[in-house]
Amino acid sequence: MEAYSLTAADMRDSILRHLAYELGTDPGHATLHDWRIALSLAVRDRLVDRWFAANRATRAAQPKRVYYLSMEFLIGRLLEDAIVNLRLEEQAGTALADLGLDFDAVIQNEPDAALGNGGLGRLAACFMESLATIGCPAFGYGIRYENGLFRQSFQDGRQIEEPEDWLSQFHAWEFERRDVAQEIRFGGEVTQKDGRAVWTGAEAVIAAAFDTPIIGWKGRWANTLRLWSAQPLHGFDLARFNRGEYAAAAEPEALARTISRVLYPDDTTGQGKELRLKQEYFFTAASLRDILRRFEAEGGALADLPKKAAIQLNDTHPAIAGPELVRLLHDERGMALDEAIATARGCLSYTNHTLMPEALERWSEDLMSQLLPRHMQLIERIDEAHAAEMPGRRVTLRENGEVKMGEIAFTMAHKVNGVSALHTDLMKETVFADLHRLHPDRIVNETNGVTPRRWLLSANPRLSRLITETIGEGWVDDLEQLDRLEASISDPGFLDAYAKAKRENKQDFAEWLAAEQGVRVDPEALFDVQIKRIHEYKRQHLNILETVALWREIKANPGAGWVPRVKIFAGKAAPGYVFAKEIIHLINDVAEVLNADPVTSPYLKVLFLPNYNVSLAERLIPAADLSEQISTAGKEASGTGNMKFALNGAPTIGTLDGANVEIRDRVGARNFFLFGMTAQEVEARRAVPDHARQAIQADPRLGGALKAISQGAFSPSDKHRYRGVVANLTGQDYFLVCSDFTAYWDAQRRAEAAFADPAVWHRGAACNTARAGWFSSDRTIRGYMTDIWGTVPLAAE
Ligand code: GLG
Repeated sequence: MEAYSLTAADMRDSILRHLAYELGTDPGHATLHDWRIALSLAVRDRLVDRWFAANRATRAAQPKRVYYLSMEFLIGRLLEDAIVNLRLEEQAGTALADLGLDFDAVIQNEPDAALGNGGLGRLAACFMESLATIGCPAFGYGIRYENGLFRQSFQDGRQIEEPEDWLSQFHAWEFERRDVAQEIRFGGEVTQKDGRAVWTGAEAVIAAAFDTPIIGWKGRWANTLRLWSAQPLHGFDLARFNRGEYAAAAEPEALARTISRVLYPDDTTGQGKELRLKQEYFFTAASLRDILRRFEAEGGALADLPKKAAIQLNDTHPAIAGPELVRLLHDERGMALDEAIATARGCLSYTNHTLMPEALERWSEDLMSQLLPRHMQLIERIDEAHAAEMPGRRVTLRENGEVKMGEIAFTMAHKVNGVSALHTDLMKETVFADLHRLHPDRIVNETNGVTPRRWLLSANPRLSRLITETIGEGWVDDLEQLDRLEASISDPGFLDAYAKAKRENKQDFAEWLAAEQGVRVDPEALFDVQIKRIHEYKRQHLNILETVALWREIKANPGAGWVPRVKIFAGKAAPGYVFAKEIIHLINDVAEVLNADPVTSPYLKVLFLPNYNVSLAERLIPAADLSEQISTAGKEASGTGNMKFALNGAPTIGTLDGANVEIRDRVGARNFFLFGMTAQEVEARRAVPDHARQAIQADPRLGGALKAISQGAFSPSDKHRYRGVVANLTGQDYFLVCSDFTAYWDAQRRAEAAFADPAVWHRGAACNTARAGWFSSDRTIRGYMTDIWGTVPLAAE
């Protein structure tokens, strides 16, 4: 049965049935949580039918499959996704209303599955949804972290981290698969037997599989996200227990579980932690075994593996897949080493997400030899084989006693991709310049994208309705159809409706702010939004400096006709990243002073919303007017938030960095507030010895803002609190905050002037929506399918 031929009455019956027979609760006593689980199970029933249909089609056709290996899948809430993609909104809405429940309240009751840090993890989640929408048979493989990204709150303006325990509630979307559990070993030694290397790992854990179905648009196809959970090989030590050593008896279990206990709260600096390497090997090894098991069950000859498996490495985190696959083919299945390397390379491809040198993982050879002794040997052999392929032109995989995971991923992949045009060019010129010279056809570009189902259709129902009324529904899985809106942009009726949708979104947001955070904002003000991880290269401090400078100007001249503005920040700082945490503290301190200023606060407010996550982004982006994408050029590989804002009609104020470049090319220079140095100019500027001082001298606004901060205007109880921040900015200023300040200030004034003229503003906003259709992750996935994977879509029955 088609999911959407279901009636609201069927849906209601199904909800009640699950409430009674799964949850054992009668309607009179059910909590919101119980209703949400009952609804999830009712929706899941429909989803499972479609999932089986897709799986049957795949088993029958035995096509090449895509395997997406990622340490992070930032999937957020799943219930609404499933309802929307199965087209069950009406039935679910009516059924819940019949039961006296509010649809939104039930949806919002679901905790966010925060199994990722930021862009990299969210990209993986968008890709899973697009793969399912397109009908490309695929598996996502990752780790089922017990604790996702930490929960953030503020105490006296400082970030506090608390564990996020999303699994403490029943998770309705997963199925444990006991039949496919794998044993994963670490440590031990390598011996020789009959001319073959035999690795006997000393320590072993079980990788238990948990499957979540991922459903595509209209339920046409569904794939599986398989997450591994670490469990002990032997439950607990009964002998020790009987001796009264209770803690010791439980030790093996605790040890094993640490592997899938927490998500590392950092995606831009390498973590020199043994546990991190264990996590990486754990999920990569389990996934590769699973892939080979499936391949062998279909009876293929090993040399044909690349015809059946496209294995994508999301960043270097699963880069150990190269040596591990060689080991599985060579040591365990007897394939000749050269052939094993070539076969593995035929399957593997690697996506690079950052040029920041500190984020390209390196592991000490000592640690690698101790944890994965056979892999260390194989890395040496791969290194030699690679050198033999390219006589006289050596790029080593090891340096200064460390193994370079970026180089290993590159060497073992048949394709390597960057995530925006600029980033891919810079990859060729910088981090992988030598390898690119050796393999000029290996690097390709696949500019990131976002799924329109979640980031427009679900997140922004008002705008979606207007779009569908204007051009029909085809845009939902063919986002470039948005260009048909172009004809309506000059129609005042359309622009009015467009403006109305934005206004109502802003009103909703203002109401939510008042109710949830106790803050009042004027929905007519310019909502200026910067939401993303806190990092120096993303330059939240540039934004807050401009805010302070603006505050000073308004104070000096309150009657000058200022455009009311609300600066909204949200984002987490890695717990160990001290400077980023000081930036958070500074923004909160500035907010406290500015929001209490009777003269300026009607024109300028500052908010830092705690605990930024996918759900908050879904709420905030449709209500935004201006999208802050102000990284130092050359540092942000792509960005994907920038795409979500553009689609939802918030023009960018930004630098020529990452995908901003392509966004501006498409939406038009008039509809993008460009400022700042280019990546090349950044390099040149950095070479000027006192660039920061020069910039400060040239712009009294900047000097004044820095002075106010350093004199304690925002930290009266501790005047020197921001001495470090100010010293950084006036000294080395590596990210060139000062040098870009004046250009940023000017761009902000241009944005304000445009905003003051609603006709001009809404036209610009609508141009962003109409021209951002290319940034669908469906387009990105099609690119991977043709350029990298060589796979084609299948249809379910
Ligand atoms: C990275 C980059 C972002 C990029 C994302 C997805 O920093 O610029 O958009 O991956 O490719 N670590 C990240 O979030």
